[in-house]
Amino acid sequence: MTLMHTTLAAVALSALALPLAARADPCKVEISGNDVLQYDKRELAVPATCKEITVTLHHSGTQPREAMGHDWVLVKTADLAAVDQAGLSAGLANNYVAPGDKRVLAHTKVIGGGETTSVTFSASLLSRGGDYSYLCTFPGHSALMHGKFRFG
Ligand SMILES: [Cu+2]
Repeated sequence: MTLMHTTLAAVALSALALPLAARADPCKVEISGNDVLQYDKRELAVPATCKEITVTLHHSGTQPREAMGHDWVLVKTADLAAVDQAGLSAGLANNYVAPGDKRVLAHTKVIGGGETTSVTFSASLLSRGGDYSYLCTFPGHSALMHGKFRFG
């Protein structure tokens, strides 16, 4: 193959790769937590055209859920501290989310190192451009483990 043919093939390949990437579902997002109280993203964003949203949480560490568990809880930013506080008394058996807490818009369970979980929820709970945040409600984690959730 000549150099020109190789270049043309590379251009053709990258042109193919673009539509494939664009086909990834923008309503499905992923985030990881580690063993040192960090999410790997400070912000998640989904378009307001999504009807249903799926958030997948990975725990990239090795610590058990009892020691370094993480969850992903979506709230209005104004409710973050109160939801975190209510979750504290709910305990690990309730994934540190107070049962029936209406301020919780969506949440995963608490997972430990090496585990993955996800939550799928209706976007009808959200308003375009609203001020939303996510946090980890495991005791003591939210100060470091929180971020902005953008819808729209
Ligand atoms: Cu955590």
